[in-house]
Amino acid sequence: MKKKNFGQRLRNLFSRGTDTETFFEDLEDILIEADLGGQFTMELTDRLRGSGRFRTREDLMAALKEMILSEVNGTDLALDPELLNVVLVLGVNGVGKTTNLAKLAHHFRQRWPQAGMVLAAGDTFRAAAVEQIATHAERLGVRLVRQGTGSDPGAVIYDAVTSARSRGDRIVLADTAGRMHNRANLVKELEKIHGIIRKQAGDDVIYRKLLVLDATTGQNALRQAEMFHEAVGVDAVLLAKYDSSARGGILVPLARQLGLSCAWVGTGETYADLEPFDPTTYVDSLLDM
Ligand SMILES: Nc1nc2c(ncn2[C@@H]2O[C@H](COP(=O)(O)OP(=O)(O)O)[C@@H](O)[C@H]2O)c(=O)[nH]1
Ligand SMILES: [Mg+2]
Repeated sequence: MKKKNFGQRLRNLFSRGTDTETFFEDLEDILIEADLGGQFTMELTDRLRGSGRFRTREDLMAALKEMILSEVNGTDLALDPELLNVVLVLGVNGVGKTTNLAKLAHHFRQRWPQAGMVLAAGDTFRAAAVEQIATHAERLGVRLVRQGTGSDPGAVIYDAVTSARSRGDRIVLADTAGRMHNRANLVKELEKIHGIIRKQAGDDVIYRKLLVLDATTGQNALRQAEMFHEAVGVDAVLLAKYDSSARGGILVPLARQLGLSCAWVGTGETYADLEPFDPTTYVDSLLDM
């Protein structure tokens, strides 16, 4: 899918002139549709309304860029290949957890070739999910801990961490299902997994919860983040499918309302399509500058 162009829409707005009555309303619509959030949108347009210096498209783009940059922060999972690192990959069904977990495995293996790694097939909900991560593990040549479909994901992840410890592996990447019969079940399941890892993880373990969000889902992503953050606490966000969306503005309300920062951006379906989050690159891409 081709990226729908947020920057283009802004430019079109300008070609109609900035002194029309509907200019600010149209601008607000465009910003809201890019998922930047109502509050941010109002503040931005208020600021531009009050600014006598605002005349050209460049003024607006610069103000927009500056304001978004002042909102979003990059973060790093801050893993340490000298220690045992456990990354729990969270997110609702279909956002891109398993695919991006495989990309992370690929990335960490290149970055720390000496650090042993194991994947945990923590999505035990369907047979296809276990097979999917097994295929990645095989392709990447990374060890996988798995059990049968329907088994306890906490037990799978427990086994993975225990075996990593005994082998001296440094990285555990744990997949999860993100799909349950209802929200209460999902939260309960996550709390259980979280508890199991915490119990196992002493001072010598770096434990991170990485939330995968689908950039194309807009405000839903914000609600998902709220749920996961409330349930187990999220350390960083991986924004998946940013290649196929003009709606990546969601990072602004995520930062504002939940204090969450982005660590990674998924930009496609191959192992190489994963980039460490960089605020300037992100904003330039969002605004198509
Ligand atoms: N274009 C694009 N597709 C992605 C990206 N990440 C994942 N996908 C696709 O999204 C779909 C769901 O991914 P999957 O990893 O199975 O999601 P999960 O249910 O959260 O584990 C698959 O078809 C992936 O290839 C991305 O960054 N860009
Ligand atoms: Mg999956």
